[in-house]
Parts: sequence; C-alpha cells; structure tokens
Amino acid sequence: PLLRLVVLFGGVSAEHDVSRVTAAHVLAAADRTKYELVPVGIGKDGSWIRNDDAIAALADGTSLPNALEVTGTVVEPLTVLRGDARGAITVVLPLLHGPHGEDGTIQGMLELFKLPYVGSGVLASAVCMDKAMAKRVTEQAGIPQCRWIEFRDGIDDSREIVGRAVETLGLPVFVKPANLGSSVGITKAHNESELDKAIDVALRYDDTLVIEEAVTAREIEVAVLGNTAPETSVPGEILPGGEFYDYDDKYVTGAAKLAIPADLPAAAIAEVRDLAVDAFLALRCAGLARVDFFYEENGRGWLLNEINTIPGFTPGSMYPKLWDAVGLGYADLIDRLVVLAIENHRRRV
Ligand code: ADP
Ligand code: MG
Ligand code: MG
Ligand code: K
Repeated sequence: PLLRLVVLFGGVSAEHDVSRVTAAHVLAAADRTKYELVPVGIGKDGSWIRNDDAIAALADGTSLPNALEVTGTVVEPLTVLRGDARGAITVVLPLLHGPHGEDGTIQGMLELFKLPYVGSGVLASAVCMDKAMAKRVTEQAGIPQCRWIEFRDGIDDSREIVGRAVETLGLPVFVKPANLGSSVGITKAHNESELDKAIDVALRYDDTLVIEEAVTAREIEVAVLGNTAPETSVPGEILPGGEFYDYDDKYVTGAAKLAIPADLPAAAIAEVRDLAVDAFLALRCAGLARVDFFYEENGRGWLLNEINTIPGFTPGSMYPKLWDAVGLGYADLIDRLVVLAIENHRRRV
C-alpha cells in the first residue's frame, strides 16, 4: 500500500473506552489493499503503545476484538508517526474525543511533525472544544442560538452569578464545563439551590462554565464532510431516553434512539443544512464535523447547540449513519476522510 494510516485511539479523556471500540471497527472496515494500518493506543497515562497484536491479526486476516486494547510496544510519538520512510505517505486518523484528542493539542503536535491528519486543525479544534468560544464565533457569524452567560472561576463573582442567571435566562438552566463532551459535568438545574450545586459540579472539570436557558426543542444533528466546499447529510434526530441526552444515554444504557432521516419539513431541512455549513466555515473546520441543533417547532426554529470536530464514529454512531443514509458507507467514508486530509495538508503548506 502507498498509504500508511496511523490510527490513534484511546486517549486520556472520558471517551477512552468508546474510542477503543471505534478503532476496532475502523481497522476492520478500512481497505487493506489501500492502507498499511498502524493502530497506536494512547493510555490513560498518556503513553503511546503500538498494538502489534492487531497488526498481526490484520496481516493474517483473523478477526479483531470488539474493542482494541492499549497494549503492545511502547513507542515514541515521532518515531511511530513517521514510520520507516519507505516512500509511503503517512496520514493520521485521530479517533480521540474530548480534551487532549479533539481540542487541538494532538493536532498541534501533528502540525509540528508536518503530517497530514483527518479533521480540523488547531484553531477550529480548540474553539469547538470550548463551548463559550464556539458560541462567540458563531454568534458573530449570525447563527441563532439559545441565551447563555459565561462564568469564569476566580474572575467572575460567584455570589452574583446565580442571581444573574435566573434573571437573564429564567429556570431551568443547563450548566456545563466549557471544555468537555459526552455530557460529563452537565446538569439541568430547576431551582437556585440546584444551580449552586450544578456550578460546583461543573467547576470540578473546568474553570470556565457556560450557563444556558433550557430550551424545549427537538435535537437534530447534521453531518458535514469536506474542506472548503463542505457537503451535508440529511439531518438525524436524537430521541433521549431520559430528561436530556446524558452520559448514560450515550454510553451506558444506550437508551437514546436515533431517527434517520429526521422527520422535518423540506424548508426546515434546507435551512439547517445551510446553517451547518455556515457554522463549519465560520469555525474554520476541516474534514468532518457533526453540527448539533435544537429545533423549537413553535418558537425560534433552529438554534445551534454545538459543533463536534471528532464526532462518535462507530458504525452505530450518528455521523457514519447519516452518511450511510445517503449512500456513503463506512469504508468509503474513511477513504473520503483520508483524501480530504491530504488535500487539506497540501492546500495549507
Ligand atoms: P456535550 O458536548 O457534552 O454533548 P451538549 O452541550 O451537547 O454537551 O449537552 C448535552 C445534552 O444536554 C444535549 O444533547 C441536550 O440533550 C442537553 N442540553 C444541553 N444544553 C441544553 C439546553 N440549553 N436546553 C436543553 N437541553 C440541553
Ligand atoms: Mg460535544
Ligand atoms: Mg452534545
Ligand atoms: K464540542
């Protein structure tokens, strides 16, 4: 194969285990006539470990475990990323979610090593990881969203914040750490004492929080694929199992259901696809992103919730399913992402 595809998985965030499952699916699906596949696990301690068992299984054609283990040979990042330079092009696929995976840090390392990689660069990754920053950029781009305020520990007045939140946003509100994902640290607060506690919970994860009005709306997600002229999928809908789409819903009970395509009027579909592209371009995303909206049917219509630059990527996850629904299967999607990574790299150097 002319292409070495280094698949980074695991990582230090709360999504470590789901990333191991994703990596197993990606390796099983990727076309072995096109790629030399190099799975590299990142341990919860940050160590880099090449999974030699998985490499051997891929070579023999034996099946992989359901979740790749972060075991094998401890390697230096630069050494394993560069490989032995026999003329093959290396592309890196960071299948890592959340802090130190999706937030621009790994992307910065790959920039220093001058390697093409799948997905957004340093700036877009960092801004999309920080909900407050992402809101500012998309607000400036004219994309509608719910009302929100920011709270910075040690800077803003903690006694004043509860009163100001209730006054400007009403109740209930959502309290979120600015830099996280998978609903970790997020609470829906129905009264002032719950809001106090929700702030303490979120401050365990980040020193910057966002507090938002709780909207009563459908949750609709759009997959975006491309660089400068991105394409959008049909919208999909999340039907949460509980009061909101929380961590258990996502990974433990899996009670949430996905409806693909979402049942929406044609005009609303056209509108949300345009908004997804606007958000993607305003944030300078590249390769892929899942852009998540609220749809207030009898109110303001579309409100942007957030942009995820490395969305869930098992075959059962929303992002691949949205593409599958429009005829782009999982293995072909991986090929498209690799081509986009090379194109984006060449465009920028
Ligand atoms: P994460 O990055 O952890 O997925 P989100 O901002 O998407 O964080 O919030 C997680 C979930 O919480 C959403 O999918 C939704 O179910 C619920 N939620 C978040 N913000 C609001 C809000 N302002 N109004 C209503 N529900 C919300
Ligand atoms: Mg998120
Ligand atoms: Mg979300
Ligand atoms: K995000």
